[in-house]
Amino acid sequence: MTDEPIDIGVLGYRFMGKAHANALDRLPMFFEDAPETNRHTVIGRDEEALAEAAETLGFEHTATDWRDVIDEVDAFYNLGPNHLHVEPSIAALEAGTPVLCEKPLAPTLSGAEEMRDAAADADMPAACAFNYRFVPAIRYAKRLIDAGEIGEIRQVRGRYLQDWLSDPEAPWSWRNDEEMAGSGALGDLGAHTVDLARFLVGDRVGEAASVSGHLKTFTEERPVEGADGETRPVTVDDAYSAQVEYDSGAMGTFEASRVTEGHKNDHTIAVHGSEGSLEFSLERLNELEVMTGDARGYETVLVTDEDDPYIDHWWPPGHVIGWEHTFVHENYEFLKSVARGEDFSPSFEDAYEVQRVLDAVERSDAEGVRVALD
Ligand code: SOE
Repeated sequence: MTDEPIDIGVLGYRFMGKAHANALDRLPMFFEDAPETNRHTVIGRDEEALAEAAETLGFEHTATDWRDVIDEVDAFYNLGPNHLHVEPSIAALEAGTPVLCEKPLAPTLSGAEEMRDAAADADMPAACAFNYRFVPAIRYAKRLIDAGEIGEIRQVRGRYLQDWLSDPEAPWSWRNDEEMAGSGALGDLGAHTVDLARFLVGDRVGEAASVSGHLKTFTEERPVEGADGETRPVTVDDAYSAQVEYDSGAMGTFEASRVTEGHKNDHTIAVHGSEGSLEFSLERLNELEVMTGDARGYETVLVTDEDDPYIDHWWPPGHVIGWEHTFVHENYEFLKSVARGEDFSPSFEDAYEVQRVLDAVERSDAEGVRVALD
């Protein structure tokens, strides 16, 4: 394990840029064994905004071209829009620099495949930032599933509901564009759920064997912010639903939407086995609903005890943590992998498997048939 500070270059400085910079800030205070880091360069297009971001997020340098940075740093964080995931991430790996890339891995399956192959050739950490794997209650759920507490897995059900595009006048952004985003609610939100299901029960149920999917766009065009009367077409889904059959025969039922009134960030996943059930909701992220053994219903387990995953690093038992802590845990694990030169999970390979499911949902919707995966 190297003791040298890890120089980090970050592409993107808005929402995800802040989430990761905040995580880097928290690490030395709460995770004493985390590798030391140095916020080296923040990368973007707009020099004025970049200078401000460098100041606020604590980066030493700014750059307008990622090509100038990827071999100057020890880790490259790709937090840009989805259409910027493929080329810079592959170039960084080819330059010998470990990568942490935001989700979904790529706008298309072929892009994700190229990234997976580049990661296999590079033999260094190539991570996809599925941050919900690092929620203590999710890790706790996985422990129970792995210990056989809920028996043989029969069903996994997940939904991710938001409302920020419910208003047809909500402005157009890259997230509404197929070229830049790949897909809408499916890739942005569904990728998280499909990954969580894979994380929780993948060892037991295998990969998706067949998929049936449905996509819907409710608002076909949206106003361009600041351009009076101008609109742009929405070329991605506002909502999706899918049914998955896993190798074991277990069923997956998934949906996501960015137009669901009354739901802000409702990511809920439930796993039902032959001997019990578990349910997690992001809106109550310190809790896990557990039903095992002879219990006649669910018990709410508060996952904030010292021996719960990651909790010993934070506050005394019962002092809850939040959404931003998932990024701290994720950065902790990723940076340890970088320092030790070890693999990281979720990897590009994991994220490629998720992308196969997303792609199958789209194909199923387009062709009106159930799609078999090899
Ligand atoms: C979309 O609104 C979004 O910010 C996603 O891009 C994130 O991945 C999710 O965690 C929260 O919602």
